[in-house]
Amino acid sequence: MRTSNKLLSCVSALLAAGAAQADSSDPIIAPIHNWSSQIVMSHVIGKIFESQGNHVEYVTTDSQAVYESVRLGDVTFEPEVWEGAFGASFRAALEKGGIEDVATHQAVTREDWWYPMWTKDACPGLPDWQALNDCAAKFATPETGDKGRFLGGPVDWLKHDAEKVEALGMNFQVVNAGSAAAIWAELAAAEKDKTPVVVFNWTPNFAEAVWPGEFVNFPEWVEGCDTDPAVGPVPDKTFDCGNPANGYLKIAAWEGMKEKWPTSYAALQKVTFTNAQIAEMAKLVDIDEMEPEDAAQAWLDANEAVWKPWTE
Ligand code: TMO
Repeated sequence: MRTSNKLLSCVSALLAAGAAQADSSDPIIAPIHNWSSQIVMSHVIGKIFESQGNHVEYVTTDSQAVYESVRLGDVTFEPEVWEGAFGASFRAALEKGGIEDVATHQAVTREDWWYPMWTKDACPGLPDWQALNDCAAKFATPETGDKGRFLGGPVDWLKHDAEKVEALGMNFQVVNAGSAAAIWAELAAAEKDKTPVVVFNWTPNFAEAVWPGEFVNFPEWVEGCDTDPAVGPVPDKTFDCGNPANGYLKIAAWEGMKEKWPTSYAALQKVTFTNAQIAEMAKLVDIDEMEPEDAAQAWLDANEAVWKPWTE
């Protein structure tokens, strides 16, 4: 049953691709995480590989553990390596070997504490982090007592927000959202009566088109701030800094990909998306409410001139 289904999907992929020859009969394994642009982009790139005659399977994986999986060849590539959230896991995997830094997107990224613009009415010194801290009481909730509430991302994004609060002596309590959708729901609810809120957000993302806002300015990120207490303004603390304000967005792949799927590896080396393209991928799901796979197909249909040359 499984074999014949596979055979059928293989035949239809071949037909769709004008009988392009697969590099291997084994599927390329694409990872799916818990934010929309990554899910859509994984399908966009997967469909590009299918247009080349290859087969693609999707696995839902932890966004940190995936670097070990790619290193071991259990997952073939990672389309969105965000410097702020995943730089440390990526660097650790690179040091062990088996994973490659294949390409860097044109997009410049930032991931950090963020507030919608109406929050500035309650806390006019923003975006300075000390001004935010002076306003902590404005963000207090029954859940956080007299401390301000910061809604962080899901725990697997490892943002070290609690360490940051501790290192900088902030009067805030970190609450982790169960999903990205919980962050958007909180913003939509706060918008009704313009309640001041501070949440984890990132760019590129759809949210910037919906809620104008700003990132909080923490002490500037410097290499080693997360590992060496001596680095950063507080001498005996790690995480006494913000995330990179001009972070990279990279593509990683298993080292064996180039031999096993050379045609798709060559395409992957050319893949590069801009901030606007990535925000659009997220928007198709988070605003237009499309299924990620349909969003990916819609994106490919509308942008053939962008991606077709990568396959030539
Ligand atoms: C990992 N993320 C892009 C959601 O910050």
